[in-house]
Amino acid sequence: MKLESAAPAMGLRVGQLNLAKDGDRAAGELRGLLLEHQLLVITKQQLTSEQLMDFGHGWGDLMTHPSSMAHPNPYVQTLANQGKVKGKGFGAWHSDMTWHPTPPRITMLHAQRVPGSGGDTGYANQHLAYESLDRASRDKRRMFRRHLATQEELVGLSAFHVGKGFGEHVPDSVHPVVRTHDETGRKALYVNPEFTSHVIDVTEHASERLLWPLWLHAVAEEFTYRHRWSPGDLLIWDNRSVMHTAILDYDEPRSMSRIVIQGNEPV
Ligand SMILES: O=C(O)CCC(=O)C(=O)O
Ligand SMILES: [Fe+2]
Repeated sequence: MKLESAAPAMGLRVGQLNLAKDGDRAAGELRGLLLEHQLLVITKQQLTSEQLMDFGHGWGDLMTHPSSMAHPNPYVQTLANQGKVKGKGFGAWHSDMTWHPTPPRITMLHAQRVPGSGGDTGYANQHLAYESLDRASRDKRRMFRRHLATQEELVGLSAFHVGKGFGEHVPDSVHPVVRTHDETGRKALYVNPEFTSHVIDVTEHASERLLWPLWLHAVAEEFTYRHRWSPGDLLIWDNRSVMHTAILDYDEPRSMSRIVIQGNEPV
């Protein structure tokens, strides 16, 4: 394997690896590298849905997503505009399926077809966002008289995450605003503007005043990596550590396969 840093904030580029052949053998080392780097960019892969599932099984149990239940294979979702001009739009930063009581630890996204330009995916390291919070909070207060919560102000807070957007039977969930990574012990911000509706047990005003500055801080450029896709890329990210966003600035065909690996209840 050839390894190089993807960005100062996070991410490791992995080359000279053929997962179709060596996926099982490489999985152990890749799991360690993911814990260290939060995001792996594995280039030049050609995995069928079956091969992607096989590789995923080396990381844990696969989960389904409510929007893919009708697909022939509910474990491998296809994200595609299928050549239709879908129209441009707005993505939102999120960690995957935070409305679920036990959201996926890991997501894997494998590019088949990508636009000539556009359709990048943004990633933001939520360990760095959490760890820099007190300094950022102090600076904002001193220089601009703006409020940004400190680490201490977040202790014991939980937030509500809405799943009902995907259907009546999809659960909503409450999770801590700061979660502790169950394998590394590192803390991360765990609220997002896509699925988090409000902080519970505080007024609506207090919730809004807390969340929006936190979200602005959480996706500061210093914490981010922006991935420009090539066909064959397989990205693996740790949902306990990063948020991501689809950048909907394209109207050419784009097609990705996706699997998610079962996680534990966030604490
Ligand atoms: O299509 C993308 O760029 C990202 C989509 C996404 O949010 C995901 O796969 O979880
Ligand atoms: Fe996502």
